[in-house]
Amino acid sequence: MAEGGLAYGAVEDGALLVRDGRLAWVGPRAELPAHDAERTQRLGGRWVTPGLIDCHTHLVFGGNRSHEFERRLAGVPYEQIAREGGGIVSTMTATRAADEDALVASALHRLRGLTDSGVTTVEIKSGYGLDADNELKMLRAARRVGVEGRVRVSTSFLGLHALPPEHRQNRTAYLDLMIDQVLPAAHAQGLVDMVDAYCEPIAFTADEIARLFERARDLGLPVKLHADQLSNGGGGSLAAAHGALSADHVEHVDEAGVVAMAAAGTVAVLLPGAYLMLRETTPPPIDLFRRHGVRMAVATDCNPGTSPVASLTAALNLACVQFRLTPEEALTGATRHAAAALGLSSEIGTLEPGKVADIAVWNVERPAELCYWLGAPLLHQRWVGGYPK
Ligand code: DI6
Ligand code: FE
Repeated sequence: MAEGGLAYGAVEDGALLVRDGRLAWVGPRAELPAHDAERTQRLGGRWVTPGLIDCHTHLVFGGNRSHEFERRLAGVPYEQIAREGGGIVSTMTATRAADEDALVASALHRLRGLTDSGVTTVEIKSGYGLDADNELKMLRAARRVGVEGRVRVSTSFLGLHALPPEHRQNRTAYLDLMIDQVLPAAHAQGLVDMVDAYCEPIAFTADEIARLFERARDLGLPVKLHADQLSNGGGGSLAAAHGALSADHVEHVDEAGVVAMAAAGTVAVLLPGAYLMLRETTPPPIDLFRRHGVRMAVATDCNPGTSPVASLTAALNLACVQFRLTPEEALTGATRHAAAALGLSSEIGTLEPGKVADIAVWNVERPAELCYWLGAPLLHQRWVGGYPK
């Protein structure tokens, strides 16, 4: 609730002034100050929101895993497929085989689903290359998606996503490679905005990730974490201890972890597409997040294994239906709190003077419709940096 007591902080019969790509004024049309706008665009009484922010995706990858989808439907668990050399490693093989242009092309194709659902900023992780050349290739492809896809992109280095087969006998050498060489090289090339890791028994331990996060701190990079998705591994507390922007998934985080996240200001990023696809039965502790004041974001986790979801409004629906978020919480989770999960609160996420003019214009009668429909086309127009895209 905000101005005028309307839910969603809504302004009825509002207007926006845009100058140099940023919002110069936002408020009721009746109070619009005198201005010398070169261009006026009427939005026909439609609802306007901040451009949506998908703050957790693996949009760049080779191939797909529909064959594993079929096996999982037949009852084989995700962890078993991963242990047998499928899962992330099968996408690694396809990603290494694809050249950079092919990675950009397939990511741009999936990006259309996101932008058609109102997305103006997307986070993209590496983590399917798992060696120096291929991690760098993925990050370069992610940067190109931002330029060629008319969307803002934030990148996360996810070298600690899975142990590649060539390092199965030598874990330490892999950690040395990623932490001491690949991350600093990617950072030096301007390819990294944040550092992420996958904290699970099938992936990396808290101690290994702590070493990565110390390097990130030395490089001045913010961190985030895939935490407590399949089991409670203390991921929420680990993320908080390192001042992480976000801890993502968090189905199994315990109350101590939630308290630590609240104290550190770590955002809980909810990924209801992965929850659906894995037929999980333990939802994240929404009431604990509410009680302790942990901000909740919602994202697609778009990835070929556990969340082939390419619509952020679909993820909002799933967060409401599966996790019982209110539509207002879900929408805040794809705007204001998603911006916080990327460390971009001063630039995007709300319609306030000074922020960049990234907006979504919708063909809906009430904002709750953005969470109510599952797969319906709702977007009228998307603006990035003050321009319709
Ligand atoms: N995000 C991830 O990185 C892992 N699960 C998730 O939700 C694994 C993704 C994959 O299987 O490719
Ligand atoms: Fe993920």
